[in-house]
Amino acid sequence: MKTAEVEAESNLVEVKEPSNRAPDWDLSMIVAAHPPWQRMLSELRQRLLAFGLDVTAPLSVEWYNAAVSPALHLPWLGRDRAPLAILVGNSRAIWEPFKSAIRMQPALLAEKHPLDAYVSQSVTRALSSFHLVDALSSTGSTPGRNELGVKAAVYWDYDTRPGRLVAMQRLACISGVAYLNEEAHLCVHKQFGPWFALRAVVLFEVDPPTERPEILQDPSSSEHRERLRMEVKAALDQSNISNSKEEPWKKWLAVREAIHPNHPMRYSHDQIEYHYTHNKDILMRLC
Ligand code: B12
Repeated sequence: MKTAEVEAESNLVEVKEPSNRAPDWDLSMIVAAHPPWQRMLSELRQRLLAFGLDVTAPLSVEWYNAAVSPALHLPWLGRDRAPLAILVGNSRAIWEPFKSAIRMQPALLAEKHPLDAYVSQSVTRALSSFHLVDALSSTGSTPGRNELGVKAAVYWDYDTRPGRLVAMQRLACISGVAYLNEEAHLCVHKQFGPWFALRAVVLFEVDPPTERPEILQDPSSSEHRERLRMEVKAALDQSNISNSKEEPWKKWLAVREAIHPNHPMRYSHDQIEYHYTHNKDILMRLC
């Protein structure tokens, strides 16, 4: 069982009154009308959007754990029932806020992986406005709970240490936001196609949704799958040839393109190049 949990200090959820509501409306009725997971999701979603983290989806840790090997299990946060998990990811929307963050905080460029550092900082900030202050770091999270007694924990996509690795692609499929293209090893989002990244999963000690979302199926034809298989083979072969003339990442890019050619939500040229090469010169040139 994993133990990372998060300290929080006051109410997690701020409920805003809709403007068209009668002034004597009982607020507790509104609060009661929405289960805590829905309020948690909508608050977090709203905060993350400002950072360009525009993919969020709720699920039960139980659903994920049932689909992966025990080494990849997420914790129940000491509960006797599975907690809520919220998947966090991004489409091309992260690029502009990320570039602005670098301009405001050039120190991000000193990080080994500036984008990972930006995501960790952003998720941590979003959660700290839930008063989950000092809760999270880029290497994990420290234990704690808020004054409502709600515990939380965050797992990052890039943390592959035993006990911290999350099979993010499996989790994304189970949450119903994407299907997994088994040939390309890439998740394909309902709206963003293959042009999205999986960044983190946040666990909250509240009951998750009870209704399982539909698991999306790969709609591609067998010919298309065969073509993809060949693209992946080319990428793998090229990665193994040290004197290859072409940069290997371009073959991986070809795999992504082949899933859905000319997808309207494709990353920009600079975003693509940075994602595949992690070359900081690209960021310095842009910011
Ligand atoms: C380790 C890793 C890799 C390894 C894969 C080794 C391996 N055998 O798993 C390597 C370094 C090769 C790799 C490459 C890339 N990766 Co990667 N990788 C991961 C990471 C950090 C963990 C994967 C993992 O171990 N999962 C646990 C296992 C048990 O889960 P699983 O569901 O059973 O297996 C899945 C993956 O392991 C992967 N996979 C499994 N075997 C192989 C073999 C090869 C050759 C590749 C490429 C992938 C792969 O696909 C499986 C599902 O089909 C994830 C983030 C995460 N935490 O999930 C990102 C992740 C899967 N990678 C991602 C991407 C985009 C890439 C690259 C395109 C990036 C690049 N720089 O070129 C490349 C190429 C992949 C491609 N198909 O185009 C994205 C996928 C996004 C999406 N839309 O699905 C993720 C989710 C990271 C992110 N921030 O979004 N990756």
